[in-house]
Amino acid sequence: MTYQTFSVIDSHTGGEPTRVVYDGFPLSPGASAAEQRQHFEQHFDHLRRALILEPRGSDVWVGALLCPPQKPEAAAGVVFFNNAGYLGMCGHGTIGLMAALQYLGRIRPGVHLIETPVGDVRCELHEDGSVSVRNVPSYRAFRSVSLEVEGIGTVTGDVAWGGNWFFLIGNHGQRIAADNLDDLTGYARRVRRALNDSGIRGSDGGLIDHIELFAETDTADSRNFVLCPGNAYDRSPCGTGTSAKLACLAADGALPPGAPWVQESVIGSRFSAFYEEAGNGRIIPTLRGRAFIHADSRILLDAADPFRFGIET
Ligand code: PYC
Repeated sequence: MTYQTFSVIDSHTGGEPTRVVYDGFPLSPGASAAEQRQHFEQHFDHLRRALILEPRGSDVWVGALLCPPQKPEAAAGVVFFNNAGYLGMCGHGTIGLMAALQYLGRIRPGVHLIETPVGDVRCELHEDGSVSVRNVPSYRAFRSVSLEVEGIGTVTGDVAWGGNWFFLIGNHGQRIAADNLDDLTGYARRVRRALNDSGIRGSDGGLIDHIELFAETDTADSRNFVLCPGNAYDRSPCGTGTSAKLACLAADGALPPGAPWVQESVIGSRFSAFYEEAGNGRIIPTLRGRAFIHADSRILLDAADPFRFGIET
């Protein structure tokens, strides 16, 4: 039997899983994280499917391909990917990556630089195992964008960048609760389709592939539901989504720099966050959360297995 093998560390951050692939992947030597992502996408997309889709994964997983960094002072480079394609940044995934690097004995508590395809992020591994991620500059690109959504009517939201593009909706009439996931997913999918159909994009022309709904809650500053690219929802409060939210709060003058913000997910997990001003309407968000390692394993692809590259649905 011939197997292609990959070494992986699996973790979850606030319920959202991350699969760090640290050995076995055909990396492009000397490439930056952005080039590594392009190389992955162009030549090895079948391995993304193999590592993330059923029967070895599911729509919920986010993969984190560990790459050698380019800067000598950086701890690692990373390319994030999921069932639908590739992510720019991933907050919960970076926390999972830091936990995996500690588990592998590659880092100790302290500050570490991680290179991503959309910029460097400075992460601090705290003594208690939690991780602070100082994210890429984030901003609100468009305020109060209205669009007609089939079966719903007019929906209004903000378009913001937090390392991925988000459409953030406060006034949606939905109940953000773990027993209402089908309705939330259906609503967010319709909004995403309408955004696509009407050609509404991020300010750099990027696809708005994350939809984020907010509600008030007694247990945090806000509760969210985030539909990720594909049809899975984020079990965590979504690091890049929390960054996009902070960018909108900053743009509205609703939260001063340095003030604490607690974002809760639809399943009740939490990130704490704050931001620094970065000028030009941009902010630098920092979010803090904790990942737990739950598997240290090897993924095997049997050359005879008809589903070795995943089940596409
Ligand atoms: O935490 O940034 C995040 C994220 C993006 C998609 C899933 N989680």
